[in-house]
Amino acid sequence: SVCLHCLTLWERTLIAVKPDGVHRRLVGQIIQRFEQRGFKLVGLKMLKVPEDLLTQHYCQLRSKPFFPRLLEYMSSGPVVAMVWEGHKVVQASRVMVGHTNPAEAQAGTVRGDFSVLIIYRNVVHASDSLEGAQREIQLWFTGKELVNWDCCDQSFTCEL
Ligand code: IDP
Repeated sequence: SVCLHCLTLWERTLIAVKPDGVHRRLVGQIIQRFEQRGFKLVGLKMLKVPEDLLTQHYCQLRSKPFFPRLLEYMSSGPVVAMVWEGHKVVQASRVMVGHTNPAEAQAGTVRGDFSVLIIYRNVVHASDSLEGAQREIQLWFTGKELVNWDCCDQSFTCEL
């Protein structure tokens, strides 16, 4: 959608707290980071992810040797899926989430602050591009589950 204040197009991205993040009670801290950065929550749900959704979500990784373990990991508990909206939210979220491999993730990132050495258990998912975000949001959420609303602080969090 468009910012009513500065008329810039807002991006949307899919952020998902993975099963290890939910089991480790990190959901609140992860939401807090996106709120305090100034992004707007437009969708939120908790689910045990069906296998067909997982295979579609990770279709580019289907041929990887770690794919079966990735599916097993992503099915090891519920996931909290969210859609966040804001200026350049796709790239900003990737930076906030940090390197795929927690061992290489910088301190200050979600993965760098909360995860250990096992590459696939990295707490959180963030879409990697605008096109990827659009594809993933359509996979994970119906149109009705996304909420269009104007946040009262938008004159402070937009460009003008
Ligand atoms: P991303 O989640 O940082 O975008 P992708 O390459 O899209 O990274 O990989 C998706 C997920 O698959 C990762 O978040 C991680 O959980 C898992 N994964 C990626 N690479 C490996 C690997 O080399 N070994 C085991 N798991 C991996």
